[in-house]
Amino acid sequence: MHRISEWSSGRRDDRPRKVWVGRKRVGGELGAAVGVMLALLLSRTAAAHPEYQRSLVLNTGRAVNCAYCHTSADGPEGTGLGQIGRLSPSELEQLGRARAALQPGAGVESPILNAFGNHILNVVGKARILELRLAPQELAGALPAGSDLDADGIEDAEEYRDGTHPLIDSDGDPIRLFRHNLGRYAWQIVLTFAATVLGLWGLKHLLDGFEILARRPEDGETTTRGK
Ligand SMILES: [Ca+2]
Ligand SMILES: [Ca+2]
Repeated sequence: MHRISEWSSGRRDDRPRKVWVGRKRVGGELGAAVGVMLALLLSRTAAAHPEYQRSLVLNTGRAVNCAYCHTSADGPEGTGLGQIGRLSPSELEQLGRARAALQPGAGVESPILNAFGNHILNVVGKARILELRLAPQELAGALPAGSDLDADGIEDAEEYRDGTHPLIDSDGDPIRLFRHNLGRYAWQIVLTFAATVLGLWGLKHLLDGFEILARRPEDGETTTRGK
């Protein structure tokens, strides 16, 4: 820093003053750069947890992307819809509050998370989410029993274990979805079946009626010939 100041001034009599100014300026720039790098690092650490996605893919073999917990399938970093670069000032404040929700029950709503991501944040808390990055599969055990966000009959924790989506009611174990939907739409199925049977019965009798009508002239002709 001393040399930089000497080269920039070209004078040696005012060296102490220039040395001090140069050190301050370079130190300030360096500090700002370090600050930006630190902020970016912290931002990435706080915003994205790819460990969970990797664990889901590895343990379930399913093609799970960031949309499992985030608004954007490409994750929170970027300028696309639902990504940090596109957030409004009020949404950035919302994001800040969500990131500060270290304990469960904060009742926050992060604009970069979907309903499942926000559900995890509010029932588990940010601190536990950060801890579980070392054992992402254990997140299922931290989710509350009985919670079924998409109401497809499969609890969120089970969907997480299976790698199916907790917000898509058509995504889940096929047999369990079939049973659930069978029970859910039982009356509709019974009524549809009854309507189909009655419709076929009515159609058959209608066709029978047409057939009888079609035969009548022939019967008349036969009777005439017989006379
Ligand atoms: Ca479900
Ligand atoms: Ca589902």
